[in-house]
Amino acid sequence: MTHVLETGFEYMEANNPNGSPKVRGYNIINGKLTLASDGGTYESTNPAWLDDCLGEFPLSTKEDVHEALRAARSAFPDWAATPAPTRGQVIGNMGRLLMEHKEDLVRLQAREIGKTLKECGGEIQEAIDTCLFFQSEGRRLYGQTVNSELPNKELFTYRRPLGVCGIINSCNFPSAVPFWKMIPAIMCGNTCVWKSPQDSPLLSFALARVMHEAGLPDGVINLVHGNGSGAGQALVDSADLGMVDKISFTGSTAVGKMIGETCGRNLVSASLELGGKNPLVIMPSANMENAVEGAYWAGFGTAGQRCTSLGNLIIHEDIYDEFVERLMEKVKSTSIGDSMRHDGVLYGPMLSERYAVDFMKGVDMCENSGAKKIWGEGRITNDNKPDSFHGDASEGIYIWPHVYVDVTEDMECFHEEIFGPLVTIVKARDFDHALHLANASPYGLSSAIYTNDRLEAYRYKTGIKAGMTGINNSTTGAEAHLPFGGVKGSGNGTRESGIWVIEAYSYWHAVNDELSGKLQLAQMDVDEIEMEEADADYGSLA
Ligand code: UN1
Repeated sequence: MTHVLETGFEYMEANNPNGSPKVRGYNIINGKLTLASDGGTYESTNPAWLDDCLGEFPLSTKEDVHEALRAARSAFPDWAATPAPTRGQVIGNMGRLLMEHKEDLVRLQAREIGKTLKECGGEIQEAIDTCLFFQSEGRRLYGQTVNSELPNKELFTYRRPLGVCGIINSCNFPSAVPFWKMIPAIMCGNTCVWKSPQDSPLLSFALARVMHEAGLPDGVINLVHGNGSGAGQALVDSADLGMVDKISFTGSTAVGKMIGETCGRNLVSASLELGGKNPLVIMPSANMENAVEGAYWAGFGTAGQRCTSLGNLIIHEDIYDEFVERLMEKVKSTSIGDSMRHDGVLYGPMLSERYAVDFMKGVDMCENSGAKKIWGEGRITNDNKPDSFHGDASEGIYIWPHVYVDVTEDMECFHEEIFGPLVTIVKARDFDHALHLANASPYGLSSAIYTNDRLEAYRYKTGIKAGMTGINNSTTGAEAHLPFGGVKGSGNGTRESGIWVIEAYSYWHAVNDELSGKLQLAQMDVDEIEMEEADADYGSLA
């Protein structure tokens, strides 16, 4: 078996229309390139240009996942014993390598998932920011010294790693999100098995290779490709077998609940970052131009394929007509296409065909709910395309921007996340009604309000039940050093990013050191200080 750093990329015969190469992709287990144990493979294709095949990847089996878990288990003791500042150095090297290869990785990511070059640039930057943040966190990873209630005794707390972490992320943020998870995981001394997203295996492979180039010891991060029902399920089920100590998952609420159940019955730690139906409220005092721009970006940037994308746009009735009119001007002129071939597009294709199929179910849901469509015609084809679509629509998986109005709280489409370029608009009578509507969905991930009334902004941020809130900003665009995550149906309360994520990848170890040379019993051998009896009239002092 070849070590990942002993060789470059292995190219296969390809007849891609853009002349781009096709790669033989591998799992990376204990630093070695491996194929699926049963020889199964699948292809990764460019959703903006389906004839462009990026490569062939192992469709990993349960056995492959178990092998990766065993590799992570045997690498754990040495990695956990490596000083945290040294672990931080490796992470810093990863950040520097990402900077060096940023442009290439941005193009690779755009090619594999169709996200615009600009957004891919932002995302690789988020991965870099995460590395740079956690490089120095390796020099902290503080514990505490705590005073004992007994003399000649010391108390301490230490952060300890959990062990082997199973990492499952979605392909909409295929570089930032796995870095959000694995960088703090390894900084704390854990080892990982990374089930790469089915639709972004080449990028995952390139990123895992960069991690090894940075000086990561073999077995600390093991990469397995495959699908959710195969490799993903095997990774989660390994909790039943005692092979994993943590599962970190970003994806749908339905899958997250199943993972939470498996982890729960095994007392395995779970970080679950799930769906959102993120509300954005527009109040009459808002700066209209700014608010229109924010709502438009939140709804249609990334083709609406962020967990933080706008769901319900809640507009105060006094400005409703004006706002919708101004928003629709933008929506109708949305520039869509492959950003690798056309400049200035707002969004590209859906991440893959599966996402388009699911999205169209969301459109049906809006129709069946009785919401009124004011824009959007489903899939973009050469016979059915908006004016500012660029290129040949038959080449990729493109979707119109969709807007539904007259949405009310009793409709299913008010409550359910629709992952893609679709916004449901709700009219609010006043601030209290708007806040009520913003809280009425089963999710609580991101949220936002546009207002220039400081009291409204205050009441919104204190009254909303969500993990994240933007004031005069869109629902998306969290920074890499603030806690990211949700409440209600959006997760189990764990957080990614910043210092807060450390809680998710370490446990607190309390140590007491008895120096007195005798057994002193806590609570029982503690000196009791009695209060003195003394008379004084404190009331006479004032
Ligand atoms: C996601 O969609 O899973 O805040 C992550 C944002 C990005 C991360 C989104 N920084 O929109």
